[in-house]
Amino acid sequence: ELRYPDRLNCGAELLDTTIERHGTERPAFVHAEGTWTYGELRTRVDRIAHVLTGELGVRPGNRVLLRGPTTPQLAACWLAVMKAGAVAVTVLAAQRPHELRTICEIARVSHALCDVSALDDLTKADAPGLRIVPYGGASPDDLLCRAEGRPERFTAIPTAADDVALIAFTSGTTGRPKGCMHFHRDVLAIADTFSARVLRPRADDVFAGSPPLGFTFGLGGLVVFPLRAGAATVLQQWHGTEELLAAVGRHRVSVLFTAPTAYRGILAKLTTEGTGGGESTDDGGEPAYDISSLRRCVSAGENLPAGTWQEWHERTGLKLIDGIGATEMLHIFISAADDTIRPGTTGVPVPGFEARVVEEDGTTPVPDGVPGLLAVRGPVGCRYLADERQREYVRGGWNLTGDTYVREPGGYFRYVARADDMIISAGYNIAGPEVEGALLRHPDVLEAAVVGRPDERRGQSVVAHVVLRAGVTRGEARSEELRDFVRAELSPYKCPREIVFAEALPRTPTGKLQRFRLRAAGSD
Ligand code: 3SK
Repeated sequence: ELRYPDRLNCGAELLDTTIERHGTERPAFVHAEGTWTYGELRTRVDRIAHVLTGELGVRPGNRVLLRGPTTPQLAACWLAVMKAGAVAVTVLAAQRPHELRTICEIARVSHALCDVSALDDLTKADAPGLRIVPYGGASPDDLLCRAEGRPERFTAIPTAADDVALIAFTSGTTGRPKGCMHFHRDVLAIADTFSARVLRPRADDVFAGSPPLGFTFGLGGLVVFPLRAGAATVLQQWHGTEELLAAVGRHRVSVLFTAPTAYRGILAKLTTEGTGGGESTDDGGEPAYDISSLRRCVSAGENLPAGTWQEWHERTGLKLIDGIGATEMLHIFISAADDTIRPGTTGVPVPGFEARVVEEDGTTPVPDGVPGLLAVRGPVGCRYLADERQREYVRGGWNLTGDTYVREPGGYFRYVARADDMIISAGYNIAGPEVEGALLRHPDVLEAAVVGRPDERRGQSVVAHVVLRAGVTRGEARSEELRDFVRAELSPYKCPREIVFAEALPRTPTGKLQRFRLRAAGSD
């Protein structure tokens, strides 16, 4: 059981306590222009905290919005907000003015720290009473310019372990954004459960990955976990898979956080252009990418098909650590690593969490092997800020994540679909991800999304939206070939009645597939 003192400041724990354990000289943040040691990072954070609590008048409990691309400066601002005892409201760079205005309204945001490159939409949001403080520019008003010359040390505000530290917004696929409140102890709990018990990072690790810091998958994986372990993290905004892959070699990245789509993208690149570790390109030249430093690779954000897991294993020798997380739960709560992995399942509850599968009523457990709603509880849970939907998400102390799962004998949890993504066709229940997994096993398929389309005779019919690999031709014959392929892999009733070829699939800014868009497109 996790035990934290009543007075706990997660920013101080991640920085000052880590420095007590590992010293000031180890690398903390790596970026395009160099490295900040832990000592340098603390000085920067503490100076920003002085500006926040001094001339900007930020008081404990004030809500401070953070907006910007992934940079060491953004992470330093987040840590300063933590140490100042204020509440960080994290948003994505992709969020538009009306969404930002709603978020500011819901969370009653008083200040916003915003990268100069992301000011436009925030200014347009015109949120009443919001004080916007830019960072990363050259003006004397810039937060980081103001911070120069401030005292090098700031004593963290002695927040309570269950003071709110973070309000993370989730828009879901539709609807009014929901703010999920997480306490100071929650921020440490994700590091002390999933990270410490499953990932098991070392102080000499170098982390990198694609999820933005405005998504708790990224905040945990790229800031909280490395800092808790005294490790280094590469903080940069990646423009595509190639840049991320090149950085793995350049910075000797050992721990990678990204989503299944990106792992498939990396595999496609490695197949065409080669890896390090002894292989060479077709023309006999140097391998294009060196990924020999990788030792832990985490996949979350979406279902990881067994085929992707296998291919990654065959290509790299590494076992992908799959996990399911949620903004409501802050981070990953079911996962497995190393020899405990059972490919095709997400894994078992992370130590400290419990999970079960229940009926539609949200409380009655179903037997092993029977699909139902995933329910989970543990040291971290959902606390929506002023939102009625809290009642639907948490029932009897269990968090209902909105996923359909099966618990297999032996306690492994196998993903079926998002609960509202089940397709019911001619009386059959069909899980889109199962059909997607079959399509992805076809060598010409890069991405697939399977949805139900209203159908007079069957209720719904199965439609697959497919992105083919570069250079593969589309057409009726290809469509038939893919349908035959699925029929050979799965029961015929699961076979898509139609295949729609696409250039790309619609995704949320956090990379989740927007099936509702495909369903809407299909009913035109
Ligand atoms: O929403 C998710 O998929 C997620 C996954 C891992 C960690 C955190 C989150 C929010």
